[in-house]
Amino acid sequence: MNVELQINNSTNPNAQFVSWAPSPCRIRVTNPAGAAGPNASVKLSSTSAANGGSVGFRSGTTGAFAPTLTLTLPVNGTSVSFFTAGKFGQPSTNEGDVRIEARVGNTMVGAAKVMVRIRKNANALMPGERDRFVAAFAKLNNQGLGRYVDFRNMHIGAGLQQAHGAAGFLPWHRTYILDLERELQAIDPSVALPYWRFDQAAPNIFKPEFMGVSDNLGTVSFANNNPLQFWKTDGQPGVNRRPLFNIAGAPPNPISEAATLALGTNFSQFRTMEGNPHGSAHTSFGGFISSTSTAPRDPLFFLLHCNVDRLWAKWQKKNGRFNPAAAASFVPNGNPPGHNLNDTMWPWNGIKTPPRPNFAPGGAMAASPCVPAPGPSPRVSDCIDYRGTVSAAATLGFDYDDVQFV
Ligand SMILES: [Cu+2]
Repeated sequence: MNVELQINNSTNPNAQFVSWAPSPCRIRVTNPAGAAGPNASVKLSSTSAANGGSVGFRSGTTGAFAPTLTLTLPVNGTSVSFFTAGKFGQPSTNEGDVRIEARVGNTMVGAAKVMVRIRKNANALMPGERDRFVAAFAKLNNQGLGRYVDFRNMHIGAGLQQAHGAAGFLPWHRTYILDLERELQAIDPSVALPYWRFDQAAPNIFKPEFMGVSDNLGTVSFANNNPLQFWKTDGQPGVNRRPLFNIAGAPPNPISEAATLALGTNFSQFRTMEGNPHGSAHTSFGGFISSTSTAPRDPLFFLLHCNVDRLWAKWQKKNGRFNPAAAASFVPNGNPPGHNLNDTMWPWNGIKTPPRPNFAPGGAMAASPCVPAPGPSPRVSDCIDYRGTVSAAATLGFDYDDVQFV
């Protein structure tokens, strides 16, 4: 007998990625030879490589995940659904480092390799994770000739009002970094965007092998095997970044994570984090990253924003703010265009007429092989329930290493 496992209800190898949120899966008998009757009892379990991830299973949409699950499969090939999810605290480090196995008795009848792909603290990445991220990022930019130029041009001129200074700041940047992450994953599906915890010392980030080391003038140098050495934006080679703090420690001005999470239990209070810690983290440097209109010229910008998004995720989790319809989850109306709950977001909506900017770089939001959301033209409301806590269909397919699902 043989069975087929479909992770995220897909046979696409690029869909074999899970997070802490439940992934819908299917299993079906593809070859009934040797079956004893109309149904077969199949047991799911998993094995992990060294430093590999770990997953659990459940049969329905509710309940706890367990290390094994026994399912009754019709041998006529009808699919049976189940769910899998990464086990919190045990993310993967490599693609396919978890193997889901299906057994009848002791006989393996099918298997699928998956990755528990999770956004991690950049300071604590394994060298392989770091190198794959850096390589994918350099390739996306392709010395200024690649698709990355769109991400640079989204964060410029009249576009800046679509993304800053109002309630849509957090949802817009959640979409922006997810769009970028999906483009990196199209290059290397094992990559997840790492975050820079700017309230903690993160010396490993400011190393030649990773985001590079700044000299007194702010010129950043990279190791000679780091492909970011060829970085180029706006026709100019290199990165200018001048830390105004000792990189062995944390910048002193951004408020701590605990203080950020204590800004208030309503979104209208929490969103003041756009100023501090977000703005304060940017201005912990001179150079590209210190100014809104040049920040995307420094790849560190995305590690900074990944942490901004993580802080929002942590706040959402702490206060139960995943329901877009709940008043405390957002400031639904009365905001500038693009910042209201039901507004589509520029530039993914492609609108180039007032009150939107007269340009819209990059086209539609990148699709994911793993999840259908948020679709090509996301609304602000699509960014709030990011792992389907309220509605499973809203799951955006990313998670943070220290933000538990339940
Ligand atoms: Cu921004």
